[in-house]
Amino acid sequence: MKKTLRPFTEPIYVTRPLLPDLQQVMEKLQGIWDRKWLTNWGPSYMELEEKLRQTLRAHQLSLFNNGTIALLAACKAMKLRGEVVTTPFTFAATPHVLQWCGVTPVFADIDPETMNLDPDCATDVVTSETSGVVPVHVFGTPCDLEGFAKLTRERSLALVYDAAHAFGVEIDGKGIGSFGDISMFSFHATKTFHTVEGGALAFQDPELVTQINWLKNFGIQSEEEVVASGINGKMNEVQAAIGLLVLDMVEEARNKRTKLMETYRRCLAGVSGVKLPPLPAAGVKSNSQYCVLRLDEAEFGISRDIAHQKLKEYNVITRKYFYPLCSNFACYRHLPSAAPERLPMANKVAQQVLSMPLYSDLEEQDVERICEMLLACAQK
Ligand code: T4K
Repeated sequence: MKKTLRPFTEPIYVTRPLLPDLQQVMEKLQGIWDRKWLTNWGPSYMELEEKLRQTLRAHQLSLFNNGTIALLAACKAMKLRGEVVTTPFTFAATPHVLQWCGVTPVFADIDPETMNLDPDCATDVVTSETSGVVPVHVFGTPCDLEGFAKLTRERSLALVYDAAHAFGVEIDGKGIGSFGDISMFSFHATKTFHTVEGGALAFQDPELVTQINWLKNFGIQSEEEVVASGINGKMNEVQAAIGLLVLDMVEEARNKRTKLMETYRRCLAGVSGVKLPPLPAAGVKSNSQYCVLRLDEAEFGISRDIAHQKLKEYNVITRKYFYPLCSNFACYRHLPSAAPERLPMANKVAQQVLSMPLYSDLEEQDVERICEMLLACAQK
């Protein structure tokens, strides 16, 4: 006989932020108050920038007030114009940034396994108007780095990676931010590492440092010289101080998340109609940022939407990352590249994905219970 599953007493969200000890936060704030230096290249900012440069194994790193503004600055620094190829299977920020740069996003289809932009599909939509490619390391899974390097080299295109989900991901000991021209990381509260809101650009070319610093500070070169139409992209001292404290916790949190991910894999292994997240490829150090399942209605017995709804009855609040597809947003669906028949994989995957709760305050038994609940939804 099946045991009755009691709902959680408190909502279990898809994620919860990593919170440093409040006393330590107060000590950091005291330092900021004493110095009366709140933003614009303060000491906490400088310390965090250098520590993250090392942690992410980046040649150059530049902190920002959030990931979206960082991506905007990256696109400006690479002088993107005309058309830029990107994925429809991403958060709204990716195509929005292109649009804000005056660039037309051109959507191309995704690889059904990694859920990342497929370089062959991207190649098919490159035209004489294309100035760059913006792939996303979706859920922290690295894109086909060689495929995009080849495409952008052969066609002389800029390559800007949206690495919002990929904090701490490494390939054969190289930081994920070492690939392409520039990579953007998000440090939003929902990310493994966060600064409440925040982001960074990682890049190789030292000549970009000045350009990026101008772009995030109104284009100000000196007291009497403004040389670029920059924006305010600066991270402030409070954000940076929180980041310094969160950084000390991040490795332990990653290990915990990896264990919880293994629990999901163990509990759902072999369940018909449930596809587990792709296993990290050889040489890849994953960050276990998201646990996104794919539910095949015909095999699992219920649709993703029904599972999402029924889990709420157990107080488990999952998310449909990334549904709807960006190409189906009201602001993009008029684009020729957004036609669903041109993006069959992305449209199929978007119907199946369900992002499950994954954060370091969860316990193994919680994950076991969530899996039982998911199976109970489908009466398995
Ligand atoms: N590119 C990609 C591929 C991205 O995924 C993102 C952001 C960006 C670019 C832009 O980077 P940022 O400018 O954000 O740095 C969340 C995040 O707000 C967003 O940063 C993230 N991607 C996206 C995938 O997820 P929502 O609208 O789903 O967030 P929200 O507020 O519903 O939060 C999700 C859950 O997290 C809540 O149900 C509960 C929990 N939560 C959230 C917050 C904010 C907390 O427990 N505490 C909190 O403070 O977008």
